[in-house]
Amino acid sequence: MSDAGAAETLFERIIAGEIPADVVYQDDATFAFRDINPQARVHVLVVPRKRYRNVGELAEADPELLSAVLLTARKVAEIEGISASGYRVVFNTDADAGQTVFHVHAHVLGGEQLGMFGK
Ligand code: DGP
Repeated sequence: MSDAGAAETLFERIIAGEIPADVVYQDDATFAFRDINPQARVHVLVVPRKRYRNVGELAEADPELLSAVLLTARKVAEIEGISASGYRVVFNTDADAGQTVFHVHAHVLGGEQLGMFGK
């Protein structure tokens, strides 16, 4: 189920242009912009325009939209010139993963050798 009835999140305000962001790519279904606190040389967030709380809810409700998010992640990697060198796509889900914005988003990270997962 979409989270559309819940309070507006930061990312909806960014998509609406109410909060400035460094936009990398956008289309009818998705919106990609640079993370304000980059964890790698390239760190871009990809969000579906329609809000779901996390990737599991998006996958269940709208697998086509999840696919669109992943295709935009690939597009971002192409735009940023990191397709060949490699990149990581991360979806944080809830507290222990450090999710702070409850509008599902993919982190696209790359442009350098990334460390291993974990703490
Ligand atoms: P997460 O922890 O997975 O919920 O990721 C949220 C990300 O959003 C975090 O890496 C920092 C980023 N972020 C927070 N506020 C802003 C903002 O105002 N602008 C941009 N571009 N990114 C933001």
